[in-house]
Amino acid sequence: MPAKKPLVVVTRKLPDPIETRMMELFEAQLNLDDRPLGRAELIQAVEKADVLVPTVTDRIDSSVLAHAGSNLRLIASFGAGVDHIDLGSARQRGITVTNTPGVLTEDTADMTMALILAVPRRLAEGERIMRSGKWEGWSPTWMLGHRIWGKRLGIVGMGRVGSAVARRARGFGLSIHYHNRHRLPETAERELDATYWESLDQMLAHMDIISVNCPHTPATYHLLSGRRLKLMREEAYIVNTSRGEVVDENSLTRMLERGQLAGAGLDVFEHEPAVNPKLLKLDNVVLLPHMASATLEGRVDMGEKVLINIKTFVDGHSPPDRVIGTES
Ligand code: 8YV
Repeated sequence: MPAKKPLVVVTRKLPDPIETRMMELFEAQLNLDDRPLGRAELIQAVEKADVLVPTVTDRIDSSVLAHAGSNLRLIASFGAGVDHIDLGSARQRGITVTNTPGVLTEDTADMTMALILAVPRRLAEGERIMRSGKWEGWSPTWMLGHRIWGKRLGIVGMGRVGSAVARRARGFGLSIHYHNRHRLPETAERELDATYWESLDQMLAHMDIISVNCPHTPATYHLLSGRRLKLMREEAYIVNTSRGEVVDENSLTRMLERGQLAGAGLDVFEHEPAVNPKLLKLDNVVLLPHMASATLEGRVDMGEKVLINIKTFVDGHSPPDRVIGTES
């Protein structure tokens, strides 16, 4: 008799080819209308699932995990960041957690670069003027932004995405600086032509543009605090495609309102999907709805990683993208 297929509960709608394969391989409970699950529904999901496939919009905290049935052995998250999952609780309960690293890198770096260009060059403002029908024609002194070429870019978090941003940014004539928990090997620094700053404070004080590319962990929560943001030059810009929680959004908003920073490009927010309403009123910010990794190709690659992680795990092997957990 064939072994019973594991019950895989998927919390959001995934690309069609991924859902089809999910149903072929496992007993899959899908979310075809893509309505985010409420807390009670999440609890029901962890009570019955053998494998849970959540996304960044599901808060899998210790109180949700307290309801996990003994059969829940794997959380195969659809996404690179795992800050929506209480990893300590999962570890205590012997639940393995996997993510989907690597396949979002280039898309996220592209969008970071798009924001690095869009904010100083006032791209969104120009577009809004066109749509408002208020364009009165060219003028030599109107809509002047600031040059990118020759400026200093400070990357906070030189992991996969940070390095991919550095490679692109060099092509735009930016000099590359970075702060990271660990200094990169000399060969990597040479390849990226990147200057290491041991002191984040010092780096912030000397850059024209800051790009936030580190994950959100307890150690990076408000890493860019009000105090640190104040170290930045008034002419500087900040771009964040990582997690809203890394930057103190209220302090940032206040500084942008007061002209203590030149502008910001934000794809992520501290209390998603809520956005500080004061940000919406500012012309010197470009706001995106957490879409830096949103390509069809990327989502399919992420889904394939989820499938491989689950299949490897249920076949009794260590899944390739294990964040925590023992082998099954
Ligand atoms: C994903 C992300 O879209 O993977 C991440 O960490 O932030 C996003 O770009 C999202 O997590 C999908 O769950």
